[in-house]
Amino acid sequence: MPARFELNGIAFSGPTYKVGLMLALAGEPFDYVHVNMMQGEHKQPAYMSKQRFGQVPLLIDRNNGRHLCQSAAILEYLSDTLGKFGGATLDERLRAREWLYWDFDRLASPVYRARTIKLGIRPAPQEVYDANVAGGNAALTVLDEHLSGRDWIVGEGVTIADIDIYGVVAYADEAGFDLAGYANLQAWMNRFEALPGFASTKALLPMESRVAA
Ligand SMILES: N[C@@H](CCC(=O)N[C@@H](CS)C(=O)NCC(=O)O)C(=O)O
Repeated sequence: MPARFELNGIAFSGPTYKVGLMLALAGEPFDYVHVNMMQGEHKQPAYMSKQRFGQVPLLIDRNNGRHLCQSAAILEYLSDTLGKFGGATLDERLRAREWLYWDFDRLASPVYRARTIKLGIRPAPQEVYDANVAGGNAALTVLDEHLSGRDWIVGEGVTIADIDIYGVVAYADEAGFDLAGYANLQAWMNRFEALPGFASTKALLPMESRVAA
């Protein structure tokens, strides 16, 4: 029987990793479809009919034919439909959602941008890189302070806030951030990486399409 979920993405994509990570932690096998962005496959009508923004990730739920885009919205959908990582109460759910919005507003943008500059994917002047590193460090400081005395970002268990934010900080090193001064953040990352089902970016996102095991 084919896997319920089909994740379309590319190997270097943080937002794609977030979705793959959620599925892995939830114990949901998924088919992975490599989108050939070099050849502009993500801007072709066939792809855009399923992903209106012409981006990765795209998640297809074969149980109901839904096509889903925007990683944070996909995490919320998966949490709703699988009944996992949504928070123990309505208040926790609301807090988790606040962190998802905060992430894309304050953390993901500078970290992902610094990474694409550092790796030469999107070259930019040094001052642009420096500004992104400064913005990223400001957000990492907020996160590190929040994690003082806490195991997880919201409540007593893992939520989509942890998954979403891990899918950014996993790339911080590659982006040129020094995490040594963020002790609470590092301890949280270690806890997160010890979760059953956890997998690294490389393990989850191959360079080619892969059918679920
Ligand atoms: N906010 C979106 C961002 C998705 C995104 O930026 N995807 C990139 C790859 S990492 C992409 O598809 N870029 C091509 C484009 O925007 O045309 C999400 O979280 O899903």
